Amino acid sequence: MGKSITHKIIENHLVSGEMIAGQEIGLRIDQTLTQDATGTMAWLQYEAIGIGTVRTDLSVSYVDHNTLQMGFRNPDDHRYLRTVAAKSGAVFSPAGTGICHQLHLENFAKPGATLIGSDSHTPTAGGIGSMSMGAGGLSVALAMAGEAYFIPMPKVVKVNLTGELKGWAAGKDVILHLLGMLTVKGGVGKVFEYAGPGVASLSVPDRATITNMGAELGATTSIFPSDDKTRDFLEKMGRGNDFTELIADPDAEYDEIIEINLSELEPLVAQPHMPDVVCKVKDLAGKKIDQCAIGSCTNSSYSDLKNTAQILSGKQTPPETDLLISPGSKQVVKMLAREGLMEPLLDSGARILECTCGPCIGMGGSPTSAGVSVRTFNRNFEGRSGTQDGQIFLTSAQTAARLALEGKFTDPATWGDAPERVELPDDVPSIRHLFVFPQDKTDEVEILRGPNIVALNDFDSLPDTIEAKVLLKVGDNITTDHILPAGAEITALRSNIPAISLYIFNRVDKDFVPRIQKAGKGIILGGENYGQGSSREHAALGPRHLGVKAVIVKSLARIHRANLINFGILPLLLADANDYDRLSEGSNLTIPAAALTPGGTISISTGPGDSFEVTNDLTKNELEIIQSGGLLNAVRKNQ
Ligand code: MIC
Ligand code: SF4
Repeated sequence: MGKSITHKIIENHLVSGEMIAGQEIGLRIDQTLTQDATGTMAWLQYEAIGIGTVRTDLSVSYVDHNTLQMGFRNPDDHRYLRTVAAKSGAVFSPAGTGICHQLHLENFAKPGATLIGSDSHTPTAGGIGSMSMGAGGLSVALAMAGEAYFIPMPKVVKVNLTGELKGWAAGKDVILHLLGMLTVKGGVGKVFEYAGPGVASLSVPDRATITNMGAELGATTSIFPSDDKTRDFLEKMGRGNDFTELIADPDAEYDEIIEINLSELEPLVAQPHMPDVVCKVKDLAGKKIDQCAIGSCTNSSYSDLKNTAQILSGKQTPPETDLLISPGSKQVVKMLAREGLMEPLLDSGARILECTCGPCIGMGGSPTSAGVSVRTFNRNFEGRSGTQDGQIFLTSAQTAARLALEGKFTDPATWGDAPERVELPDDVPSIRHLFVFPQDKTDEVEILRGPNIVALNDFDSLPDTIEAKVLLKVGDNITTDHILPAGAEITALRSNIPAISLYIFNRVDKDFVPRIQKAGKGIILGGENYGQGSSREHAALGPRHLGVKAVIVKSLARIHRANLINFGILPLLLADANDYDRLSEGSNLTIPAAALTPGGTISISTGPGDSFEVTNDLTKNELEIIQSGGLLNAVRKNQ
């Protein structure tokens, strides 16, 4: 029987488990990436494991999320990351060099390699056939220490592409189309593998946009074949040697098949406040736009910004519409500058920002009150932009640039000819000298910290019985942005768990923190797909620090589930979803934790004569981790 690309890569990296969907498998990890907002914790954990230099082929530490440097916290974090990378044999990418996923795609990702990153959009590298997954910082720390990465063996979905993108339709519209079809939980437990005759027509940046935003489906990852387009991309990046061909066998078997005819796609838009609330751009015609933002790891490539410059050339945005552009890397800026394409951007009235995540994670660039902002990003969760009632719409770069000129949504049929699809020039300028590559004498490096960098405290092991109240009841699709908001003020505290914990569920219920501080412990009750979105492990570490013992939900998102386990919080699943309605904030629960078995059911008492049942999907290994009080304790115990 033929094999999919996913099966081929997994088979090559399998260190434990069987390749049966849903069963736990352990994978050898070739490459890792971290970014500053999750990286300080990951590196502190790596230090706590104490193994010297990294045991991967390559580990890169990027600084791209928070570069505002308002006070000492942020620059101290960057200095810590630079010095700990030097000490540990990792590559360091200084602030402003570019967005981790764009830089990794351009400079380091390899077809056929495994990559995990402490960022949910790590699957961007799937655009060139790398099996790349988002993970919690601790999982990345362990991979850097040479440990396997454990995931449930995913199902593989073949996305069969036929036809060719036409007119204003872009790679972004492929993934928006899928999101509209499958929703933000449609990809949980699955890898989306792209195949079919339409693949050859998509450029690497388009492919990377699609795999990047596969994260919003909740997917384990997304992957494209490594073909002639990949070879061309890598050669132009000066990395022809990193190319290997990787295609699925003609008779490969898949768990599901989805058909998309690229020729039928038209410009799409995700509406507030979820990436799956998708409609056609033309359906919103007439709606005024206050802001457009082009950039983020989804759409900040040379081709996105070249098309943007072509669309804006000789024109100016209306004064009511603010246009922000954050290029994905200095390489992109160099190419634009060389071709005279910075000038039309500047002349259009656009504000050129640093090559970082910027407005995508609420680091400035917030829209006005209730302002309509059209962004080329991947997430439009409520409040994430920094403006709680901001109305965030997600589109391709071409659509956002065109709409920035109009100042309102219009029908793409009125836009005239679309700009030509961009090819990379033959002589792409390198920025490799900007990375700090590790030197031999790591012993001599001193790791520099600052007062905001607080080492993790130890966590207790799981008690036999948990008696605690439900202290918060939330609905479906709760994101990690709900649990721990982004933005400049809070993100500056990512290296300081006691301080950042005070913001847990801050935007959902301001009284949650005082309530749990008073009670000393508590339980969260949630609906479907709890913890979707960002990989930030602070959304598990913070609750754990405050005393959250268990989350009881209808279903969980993959990375957050792993983070809960890593930090010893019980992820329990309601056996009967109707019990969700019976339970409320204040319900007193007694959980017989000692009776837990992998996949088993236990009965939770809510008072004399009243109880409900919960199950779990924990493996034996995962349950032991929780019983030890978290993965660091478990690893130390086994050392
Ligand atoms: C995001 O897009 O939400 C982030 C910010 O990149 C996160 C990581 C983080 O919270 O630091 C992610 O996607 O994992
Ligand atoms: Fe950065 Fe936004 Fe991409 Fe997250 S989604 S890595 S914040 S650009």
